[in-house]
This record gives sequence, structure tokens and C-alpha cells, in this order.
Amino acid sequence: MFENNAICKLLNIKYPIFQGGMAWIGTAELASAVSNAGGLGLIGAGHMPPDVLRAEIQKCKGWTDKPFGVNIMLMSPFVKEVMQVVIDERVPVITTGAGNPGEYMPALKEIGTKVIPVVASVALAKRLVRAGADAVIAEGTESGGHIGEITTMALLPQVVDAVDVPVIGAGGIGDSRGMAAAFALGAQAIQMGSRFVLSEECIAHENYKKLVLKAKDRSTVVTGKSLGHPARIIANKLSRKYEEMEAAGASAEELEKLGAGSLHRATHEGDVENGSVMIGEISGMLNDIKPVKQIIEDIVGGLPTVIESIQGNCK
Ligand code: TUI
Repeated sequence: MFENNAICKLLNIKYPIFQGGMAWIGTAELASAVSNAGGLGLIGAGHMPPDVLRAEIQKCKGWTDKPFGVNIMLMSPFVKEVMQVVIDERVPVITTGAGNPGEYMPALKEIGTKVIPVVASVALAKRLVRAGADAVIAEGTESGGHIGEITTMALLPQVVDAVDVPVIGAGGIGDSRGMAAAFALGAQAIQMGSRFVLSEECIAHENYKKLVLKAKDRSTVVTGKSLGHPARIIANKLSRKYEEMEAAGASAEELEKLGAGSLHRATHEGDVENGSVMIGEISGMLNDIKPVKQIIEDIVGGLPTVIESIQGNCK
């Protein structure tokens, strides 16, 4: 399976499955587990200072001999230094999020690092492919955390039509049906974040995982629209406070202050009422915590049945 898959060939991986590079919880533990299971694990650099990222990369190198990557969050105050770390460490793949990585592409390309930006629009996908992106991740608004506006269903085929590099579908994918659907829309790989939050290897606090297990289809809300960086989180005390302040015309500074440190509060301190529990809209169908290897094998193993069922419906 997947011997001819363009992403598997490009990155030398067994399964065309990326782990979303999640800030604070996309650690070497999770990334190495995904890579060891045949997917592409990613260390989520988030707001990590450069020395912390370097240590995380070195841990990951010690735990897997398979390709892995780093996701660079372009809103990080350390973005320049973090780029230098991935260059020094010769990380084979980088994905980027929450912005336009155009200015960093020449230096990364020069050392042969594969650059795979997350895009939320056709325009940015085209621009980055012209700048040398090896593939693009088309991420729909169903995702958790920082998001764009267009759904995966609408965005993915439009990006596929607009570029001549492989496209990875992301947003709202958590099982074999989602993977088959992304492939039907023209993706050659998928990226999942939420599904891997509910893995044994993910270091998120148990309160975070428990809340995701309880979540239903309408449990998430989008905060931060007025600041220009919308984020999908589970509705809680923090999101209600945010909405109240936004409605009362709070300043950007006041809203930023409310959000500061809120992800760590949820992922590490387990305060899921006053912290940001970033998760995608599929959390309602995530009902178990499994080892990463089982998550990946269940999805790949379930594909033939989904495809047969599609064929059955077309007869
Ligand atoms: O980056 C993500 N998801 C994230 S990053 C993150 S860390 C964070 N922590 C606290 C507050 C805010 C963020 C949590 N979740 N996904 C990739 C992604 N990128 N989604 C949407 C985009 C995007 C949006 C606009 C990419 C490019 C873009 O274009 C901007 C431009 O300059 O054209």
C-alpha cells in the first residue's frame, strides 16, 4: 500500500499521515511515536525558545531513526532563531502555520529541507508553490487552534486544482472515512491533530484529554476573530469571558492578556475551565485513547472497507 504515493516517496515514510504540529503537546514523545509508526511526526515549536526546540529535536533523533519534522508557528516571537535551529539540526521536513513563510524558503531549500506550509487559501498556496514549497497542507476551519475561514470540503479541492505539488488535507479528519474523503477531494496525504491528542503518547494533561473525550459536535467555539487570529477551542469559562469582553469592546491588549499562557494552563496545569482547550470539530467522534501505532493502523486498515462501501453506493 502507498508504494506510489507521492508524499510517501517525497518524504520516505510508510503511510501518508502527518501529525499536526501542536504547540506544547506536539513534543518529541508524540512526534517520535508517529514517525516510528510509519507516519510523519512533527514537533510543534509553538512559542518555544530556540534552545528548548533544539533539545526537543535531539530527543526525537534519539527516539526514532525515521524522518520527522518541526512545525514552525510563524507568529512566534522566536521565529527567526527557531528557523536557524532547524537549519543547524538539518531537520528533514518543516511545516509552517499561522502565516506566510516565504522569506525563509530560500535558506531552507538550499540545505534540502522539505518545506510544507499550511495554507488556508488558494492564493497563499499558489504563492508558496511559486516560491518553492514541496507540498502544501490545505487546512480547513474544522481544525483546532489557529484556523482559517474555509471548510476542508471547499478548500481542499480548490487548492488541489490550483497547484502542481502534492496536497495534504487537514481539518476534520480523524478516521478512515475522513482519510478516504480527503483522497476523494484530491489529497495525497492527511494531517490529523485532534485524533493524536487522544493517544497514549500525547503528554496533554488528563483533564484536557477527558474534556475532549466528553466533547460533542457543537462543543467548540471560535475566539479571537476580532484580533485577526481566530482559534477554535472548547467552550468554557475562558471562552465565555472572552466573548463577554469582545462584546463589551475590550481592546486588543486586554484580549491578548486574557489569552496569554492559556494554552499551557490547559495542556500542562490541567485547568480546562480557564485555559484554552484547542481541539477540532471532530472531537465529538473521538471516544477513546489509543497508542499512536493503533490509531494509524486502524485508519489505514479501515480504508478498504470505506472504499468498498463507496463503490457499493455507486453501483
Ligand atoms: O497554526 C495552526 N494552528 C495553530 S498554531 C497554534 S499556537 C497559538 N497559540 C496561541 C495563540 C494562537 C496560536 C495553535 N494552533 N494551523 C495552521 C494554520 N495556518 N491555520 C491557518 C493558517 C494560516 C492562516 C493564514 C496560514 C496562513 C495564513 O496566511 C496569512 C498570510 O500572511 O497570508
